[in-house]
Amino acid sequence: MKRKIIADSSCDMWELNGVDFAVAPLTISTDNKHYVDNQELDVHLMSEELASYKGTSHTACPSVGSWLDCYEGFDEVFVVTLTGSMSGTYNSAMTAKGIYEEENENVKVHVFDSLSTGPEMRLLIEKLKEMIEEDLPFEEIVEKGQDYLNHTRLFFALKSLHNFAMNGRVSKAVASAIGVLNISIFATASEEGTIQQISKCRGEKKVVKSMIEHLENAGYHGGKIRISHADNLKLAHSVRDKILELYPHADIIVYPMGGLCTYYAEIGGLLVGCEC
Ligand code: X90
Repeated sequence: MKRKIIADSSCDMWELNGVDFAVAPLTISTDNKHYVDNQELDVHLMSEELASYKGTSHTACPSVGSWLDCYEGFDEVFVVTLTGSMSGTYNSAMTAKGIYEEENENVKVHVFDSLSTGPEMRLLIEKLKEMIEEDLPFEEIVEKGQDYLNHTRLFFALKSLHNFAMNGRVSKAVASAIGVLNISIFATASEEGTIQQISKCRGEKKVVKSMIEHLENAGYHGGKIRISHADNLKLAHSVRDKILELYPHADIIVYPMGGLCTYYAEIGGLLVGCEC
């Protein structure tokens, strides 16, 4: 029996050792250029080009066909998508599931709506990998995976909501509240899978402080942490080091965002997923 884990590119990972794994890319577009969010994308160059681009840009979820290509040839497929409350990604993965299950007897697909993105997706993907390696039955993996999502959270700090506002994914009023030099919004993924602003932070020291406070309020006790950053290794390391000061055995990985998350989080942004 062949099993596979598939995620959309907002998970910011391209490889997963030991299991079959594939990533369905979202795209970022201007009127004259399309960026496919895969491992080959030069995220730095994309950010530079977009910063000097005068027109509007937008993003699009993976097509049904690109999900089907990933499902093809596998009996049991576990899919992890970014929040269905802000993107069509979950719906297109579900449409592909319907087609794949109808056309192939005895195949099973489960699509997890992470109601989140980035590092919280990564935590679930790693959990699914462990359960596949333990050879747990499909239904048990689905149930435990779904339950695991109730015990993970996403917190993030962004310096601008410009691209969210341009794409109508947050109100202009919320977006214009920041964009001021040195101010970040500190926010979390709500239970409904939307952006829930918690506070504004002046300066990165405040971001680190808020992050620790909110991780602990959420019930963090030294479990796994995944941190993705948009060209802000310094802030990512400050958060990591502070957590390690308090929880020396915490399993923490820091890594750069891919194209889609960088586009929305914008340069300087930080996403932190935790087990709690
Ligand atoms: O075109 C599309 O369908 C993509 C829309 C994506 C919208 C969300 C992207 C999130 C990227 C930024 C900060 C975290 C937001 C958390 C939301 C629950 C990362």
